Amino acid sequence: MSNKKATMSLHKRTLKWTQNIQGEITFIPKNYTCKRIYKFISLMLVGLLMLLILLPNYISITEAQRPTVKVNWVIHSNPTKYDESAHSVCEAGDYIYIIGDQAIGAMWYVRIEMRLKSNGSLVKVWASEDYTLHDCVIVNDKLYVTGDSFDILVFDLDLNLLTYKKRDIPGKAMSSVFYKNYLYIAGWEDVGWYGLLVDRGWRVEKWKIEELTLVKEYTINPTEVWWDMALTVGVNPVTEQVWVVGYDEDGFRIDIMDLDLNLIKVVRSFLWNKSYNIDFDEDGNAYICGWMFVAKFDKEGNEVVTRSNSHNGCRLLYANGLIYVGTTEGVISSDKHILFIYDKNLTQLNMITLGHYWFSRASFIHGKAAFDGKNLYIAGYDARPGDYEWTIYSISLTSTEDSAISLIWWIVIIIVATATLSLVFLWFKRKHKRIRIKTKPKIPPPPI
Ligand SMILES: [Ca+2]
Ligand SMILES: [Ca+2]
Repeated sequence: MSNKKATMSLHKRTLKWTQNIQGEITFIPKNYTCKRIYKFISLMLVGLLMLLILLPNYISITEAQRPTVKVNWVIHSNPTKYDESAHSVCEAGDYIYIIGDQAIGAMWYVRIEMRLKSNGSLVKVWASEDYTLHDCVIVNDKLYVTGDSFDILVFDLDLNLLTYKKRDIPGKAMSSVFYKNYLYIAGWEDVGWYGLLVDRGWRVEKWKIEELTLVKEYTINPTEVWWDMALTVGVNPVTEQVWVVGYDEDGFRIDIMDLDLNLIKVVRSFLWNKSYNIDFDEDGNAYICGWMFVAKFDKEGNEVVTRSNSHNGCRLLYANGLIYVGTTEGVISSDKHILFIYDKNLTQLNMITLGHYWFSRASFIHGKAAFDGKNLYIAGYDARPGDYEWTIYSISLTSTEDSAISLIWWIVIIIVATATLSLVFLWFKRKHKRIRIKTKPKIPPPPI
């Protein structure tokens, strides 16, 4: 083979060439595939570095928007063949205490169940035909239960009755909350009769918890011959003010008071009348759920956001920067218990179906949920054909610590991936350099 032919053969194997209109020839290394890989790795590295920079924000948003929620267990309690429902849950140590009704015919009376948090198994029952009770708080290893006649029943945590504070008020305590040595109780009472019509007004009480002595009362009757009712009470931990939510003839109202029950302001809204739960975040914003709504108010009482829903009864709890609302939704010929998760702007982040019964009408009546920092305990009822029964859920909620661990792991993975790709990149760059040297033509290109 001649030198010219050998040179052309070498060029054809190692080089591509192009010719311009002046007849000049440009040779290009044939291993251009290496350049593509080089570009790809470079882009991957830039992408990974950008992801690493943006990751803290990205993960926090992702974790907040997709919180991990898991139903640990569901218990159905059906004490009689009649219609009965559960109201509030309180928790302490290894146990939860569920305040609810059991029935004899059309008469309801109180039933308190003590259950294990771990699996929901029944430990003890306390029942009495003398009361119906709605709400509870646990303070200093004592369970305070309130309801009919504004009576207060105090139990130890083995569910033995210690004290029975009889009041005989013609009304009902709907909600109670503990704050700094005092128990605040809100509800309604009959304040008079107009012929056959009864008139009702608000009653709010402040009790010193150790001695169980009444410190202050707040009673109002905003509308004559009208059922004015206070339905739920909470204490704003930022402003240290008592918020009582209820209604009068003009509809929804919140009475904001100081800790000694002196009225500061009345907040009005076009929300539906029935409210069930109130809770506050660390900035003093209030979240209220009620008949077909969830609403946010700032600490001054200004309405910030309202969401309308199709549900009625509900439970609301603020935890780990999120608002959890237990309620019900119609799902193929049934009403099932549902847990909605909202961010602080009440944007819905998730919805989990809790109930599993078909042909059942699930609901919540007045009462509240309990949260022990890890699990949410929530109780309502299922109206099954011909028979109602309690339904109690334990639901695990992702904590902020879990999110932090997840974030650290993601950062480690990204750093390792970036380092690996960088090594591949350096190795490939060196190899590419060698190839370029190797394929450099040693003789001038042939004339055309
Ligand atoms: Ca039943
Ligand atoms: Ca009235």
